[in-house]
Amino acid sequence: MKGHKDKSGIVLDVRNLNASARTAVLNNYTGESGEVAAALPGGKLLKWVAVSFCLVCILQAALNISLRLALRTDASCKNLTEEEDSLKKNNDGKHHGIKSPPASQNNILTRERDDLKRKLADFASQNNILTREIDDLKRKLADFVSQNNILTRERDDLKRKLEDFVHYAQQGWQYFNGSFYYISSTKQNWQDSRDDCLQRGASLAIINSKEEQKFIRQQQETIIWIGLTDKETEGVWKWVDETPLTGSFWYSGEPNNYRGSDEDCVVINYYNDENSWNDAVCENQNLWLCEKKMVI
Ligand code: MAN
Ligand code: CA
Repeated sequence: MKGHKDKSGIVLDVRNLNASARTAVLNNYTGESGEVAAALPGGKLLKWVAVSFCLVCILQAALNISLRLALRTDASCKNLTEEEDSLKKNNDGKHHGIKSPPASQNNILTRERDDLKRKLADFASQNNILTREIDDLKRKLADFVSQNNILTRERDDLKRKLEDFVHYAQQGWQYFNGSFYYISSTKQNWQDSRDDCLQRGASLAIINSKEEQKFIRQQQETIIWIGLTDKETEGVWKWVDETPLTGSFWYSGEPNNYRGSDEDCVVINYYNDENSWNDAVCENQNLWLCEKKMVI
């Protein structure tokens, strides 16, 4: 190439210059590589035009980029606003429950709620009634249990009495007005007679009434010991159950501690008479009369 570039890269053609001009140019504008730089006034203008053109191009490019960015930002903002509105709506829906139901749906729900309230009140009322009934039944059951216990005890008592009846009747005892009576077939002193009755679950006879006195006399055929004594204190007569003597059936002249003897035990001696008792010496040998009280 015949042209020369200056430091800015502008190429100058020096072929058509005359010799002096070419020399001047080459002397004054030759670069390090020997190329000729733009040394003419027209070249300077061209350089400026080129530079300006480049600047314009750069500005244009920058403007384009800015506009594009601006448009994109505007679109993005629009999208974002729409998304925000959408999110707000959704958010409101979440905060206040799913969409507000229509009025008819609301009425149905209100009726159902009221129905459930009434049913709950009915259940509560019914529950109270049942609770009272349960309490009543519990009380009745407790009464029945108590009554049952009483009846069971009474039944057991009657069973025992029946067994006793059978037992004493089978042993030859005679029943009269709440007691069984037994007259021995052998003779003993008063204390041994008393002990024998105790072993039979009974005691020597204790006479409390005319009727009893009469019944006993009708049973006996000879003298018998009864359960009366003044062994503890002379003259103070007591029954074997520790009760004091109230009514008595002494024979005429008795008790007499006959001729100074120590007569501390009582026999029915004169059994043909109502007043038939006699005090006798306790070591005498006699039949004896046991009595077993048995109130039905
Ligand atoms: C006997 C005994 C006495 C009684 C007299 C009555 O001697 O039975 O206890 O008092 O007869 O005569
Ligand atoms: Ca006597």
